[in-house]
Amino acid sequence: MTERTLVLVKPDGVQRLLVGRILGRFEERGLKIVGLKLVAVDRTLAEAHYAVHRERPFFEGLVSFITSSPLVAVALEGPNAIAMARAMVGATRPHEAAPGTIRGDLAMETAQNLVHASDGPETAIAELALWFAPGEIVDYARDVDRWVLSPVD
Ligand code: FUP
Repeated sequence: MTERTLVLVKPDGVQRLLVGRILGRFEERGLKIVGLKLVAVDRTLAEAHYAVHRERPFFEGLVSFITSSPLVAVALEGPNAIAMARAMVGATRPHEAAPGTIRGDLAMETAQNLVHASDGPETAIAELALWFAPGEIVDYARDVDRWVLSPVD
């Protein structure tokens, strides 16, 4: 089933010059970029994004980290895009993230684990609406898809 999901290359990814490499992994896999922007996150957006963690002891640290420097928000589309992006990102705690995943290859600490990816269909819809205005998600055809996607869909 074709899905859309939100991925964030968080401030540590931007500061470590990893934006291109991280986005490249998703792009090379075949996921389609349908929205992309650099965002200087304010406290309101940070609190909305991490609302589920509001009562956790690490909440304040999360908000201050994600507002500390710009991040890159990307909307990705493809068959099973939500589970695919999660699998490519790897476990939350980098020492548990499998080699070959973004965190398993490039991250050391949970507090600076480089990427966020929506964790389910409802979250993906809510997070895409939070990070992108309707006109910022773009529908377009990709010629390469005849070599990437199943011809019988
Ligand atoms: P994930 O879905 O893998 O990004 O992880 P969560 O949504 O559970 O956590 C969101 C962010 O909170 C993580 F990226 C890092 C931070 N976090 C901590 O700092 N400590 C924790 O114990 C759990 C999460």
